[in-house]
Amino acid sequence: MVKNGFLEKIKTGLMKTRNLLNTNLEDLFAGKKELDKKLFDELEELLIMADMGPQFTRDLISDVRDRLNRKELQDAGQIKKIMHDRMSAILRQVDKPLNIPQGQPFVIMAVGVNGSGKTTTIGKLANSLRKEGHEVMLVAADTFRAAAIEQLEVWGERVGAPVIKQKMNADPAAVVFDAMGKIKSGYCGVVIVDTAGRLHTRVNLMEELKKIKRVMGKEMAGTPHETLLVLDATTGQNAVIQAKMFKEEIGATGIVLTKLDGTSKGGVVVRIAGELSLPVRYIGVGEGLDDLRVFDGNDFVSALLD
Ligand SMILES: Nc1nc2c(ncn2[C@@H]2O[C@H](COP(=O)(O)OP(=O)(O)OP(=O)(O)O)[C@@H](O)[C@H]2O)c(=O)[nH]1
Ligand SMILES: [Mg+2]
Repeated sequence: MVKNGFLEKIKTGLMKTRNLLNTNLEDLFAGKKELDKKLFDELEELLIMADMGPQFTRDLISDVRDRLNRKELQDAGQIKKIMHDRMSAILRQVDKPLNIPQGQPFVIMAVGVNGSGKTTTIGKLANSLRKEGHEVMLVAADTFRAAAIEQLEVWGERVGAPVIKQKMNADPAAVVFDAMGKIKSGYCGVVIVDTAGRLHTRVNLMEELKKIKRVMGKEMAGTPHETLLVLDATTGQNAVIQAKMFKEEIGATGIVLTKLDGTSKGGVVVRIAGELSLPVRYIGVGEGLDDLRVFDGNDFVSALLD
């Protein structure tokens, strides 16, 4: 996926968070030469609203206070620069794009709670991989939710990728077993596995995902190459809790943050980066085929603040 045009597109996508931060920061600082307590309180509220999280907010404010005590700050506008630098430093650590080799099997398993955007992300990802010349095969391992298989098939048709499937309520591990069989008999493309977001209970879901992984690993050592956790950015704090759960229980190796176009909580990326140190691979900025972007930490900060 090319990074060109990333900035403009995500600026539009991140408009709500961008407006929240920029407009309010400007209002906050407009005409204020004095860095008083009220301004600190307002700044804190703003950062919490953008879902930057308590840690980032506390650290930023104490940094600003220290600099103020050392008489390093002349006016409030400098705070924006400090914020910029701090966000960049955090996001740089998780800015590790997924490197998908050409001409050899590469298995990606998408996981995440229901409605987070797994299937849509898979469609968008398949589309950009096809454009880059990869063979792509989709695997319908969400056999639980009605119409989940059909939904994946629609994406498969749109992007020109075959879909491996069985009937609804089939064992998802068996569907994955079929897909692994294709690899064993010589398939050399990217295999993307769609999984359920909800079963009867959370424990059932986690056990099912673990079983799928076990079956994969048994069929071909080292798979899945990527366990991609799909998180809905609009859920803010909940996305952080889910990230912890899927990292610990399923061993997620990378993150996609979706729906950044519809939220003023774009700061949640900073929060997840700071608290989880899991690579952020992609961000979703819309429902269309081309609305997935490779995550770039510097561009992300620029899109929010510059
Ligand atoms: N605005 C916006 N909507 C998105 C984005 N990604 C996904 N969606 C929408 O979110 C809704 C849920 O997406 P799905 O891809 O079906 O989510 P899922 O995780 O597969 O859901 P389950 O299969 O029920 O577990 C759909 O209406 C998508 O169009 C995004 O980046 N931006
Ligand atoms: Mg789905």
